Amino acid sequence: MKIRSADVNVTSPGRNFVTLRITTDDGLTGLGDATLNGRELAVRSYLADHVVPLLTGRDAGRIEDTWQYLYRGGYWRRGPVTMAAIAAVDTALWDIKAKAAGMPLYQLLGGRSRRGALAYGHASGQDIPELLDSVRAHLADGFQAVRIQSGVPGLGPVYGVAAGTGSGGTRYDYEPARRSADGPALPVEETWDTRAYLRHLPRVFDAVRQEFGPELPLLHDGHHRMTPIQAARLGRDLEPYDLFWLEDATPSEDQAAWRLIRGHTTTPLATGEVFNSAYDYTTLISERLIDYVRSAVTHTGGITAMRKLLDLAALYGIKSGLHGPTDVSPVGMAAALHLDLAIHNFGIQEYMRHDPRTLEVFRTSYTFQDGLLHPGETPGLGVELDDEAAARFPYTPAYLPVNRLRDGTVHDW
Ligand code: KDG
Ligand code: MG
Repeated sequence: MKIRSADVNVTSPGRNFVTLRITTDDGLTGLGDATLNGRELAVRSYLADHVVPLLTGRDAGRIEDTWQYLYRGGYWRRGPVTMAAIAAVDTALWDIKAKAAGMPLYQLLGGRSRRGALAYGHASGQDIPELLDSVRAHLADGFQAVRIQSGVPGLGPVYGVAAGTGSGGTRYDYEPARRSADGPALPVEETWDTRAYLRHLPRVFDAVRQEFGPELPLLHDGHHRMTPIQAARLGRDLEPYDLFWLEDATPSEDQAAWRLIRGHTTTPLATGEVFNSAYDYTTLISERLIDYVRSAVTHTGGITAMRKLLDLAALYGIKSGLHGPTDVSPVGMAAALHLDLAIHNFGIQEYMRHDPRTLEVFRTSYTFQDGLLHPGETPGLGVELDDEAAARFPYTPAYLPVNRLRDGTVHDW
């Protein structure tokens, strides 16, 4: 079975997505997600100009060989653009292989290890009453684990807090990328104050535990904003509230910094959504400095590379918590779900529900029931791209916000 063609689709049904479709000479098609939030056209060009021309005529069944050909053969290895492009090819080839076998992909990854993947949703509020409403709404929707993000007194909009999530507000999740359709195509600038946040967050968790009791798994994303010693303090201050995890407590590329955090707190730690290679994790995993691997299949070289990364983590007792924001397309989400079902060291799966327009373009077979996600039994990944629907939503420039401290200094967002 040879690759006959490959094409790159860019569409914007509520937000931008980049999708690779590979077609074989016997008419099978496979999809791969290559969406890189705010840098979509760079990946489109990498794929269309430099990868698609290399694919035609290759054996579609040689997934490992194609991965190595693109990674080593490109000479310039790693980086989010390269690894998103390789991920898209890899995922599309796994989709094709599973369709050819007539099996859902998880069967080729070893079969299921569980009934479904425990998912966490994004509860948020500008203030504590609104957050409590949002947690209630998530529980009513069936979530059995929730991430808690809150506004900070004295600050304007901050990461992770959806506009109007409270009662009567929209039920859809937070979407940080500002589209040119909603205003100038420039990043929104937000203001940040870490000390105000550190004072406020334990109060937030206290209120949530008082309202919902000790059982509900609660998560929080620090979104790279703290210094290591600030993160250590927050982890310690949150210990009474028994978090499932504290995510991205400090900028993760400084792997050694996590030694300091780990040395001060027993709050479980997760990181890796901005990583794109297992090499980004070598200190974190080998020294057991984290508890959960947070990468996306989409940004980390696809199913082939993610499986290796998760197997490495398993050797050290570290579990998965794969990235599942709305900027991972339903194709990338399905890829994560097949892995979630198959691996032994599954931890939890992030589930930010996509906008209904996104689900008009991407027809999915995955299900969410009783708090668990399941990839479905359709052969392959179980996602198809509706080209006509996609064409109704042309690419719209969009950027993530930029953060500044009160004095104007640029800070991690
Ligand atoms: O594109 C950036 C988002 O994917 C990121 O801000 C979401 O931190 C995130 C999360 O944990 O989902
Ligand atoms: Mg995050």
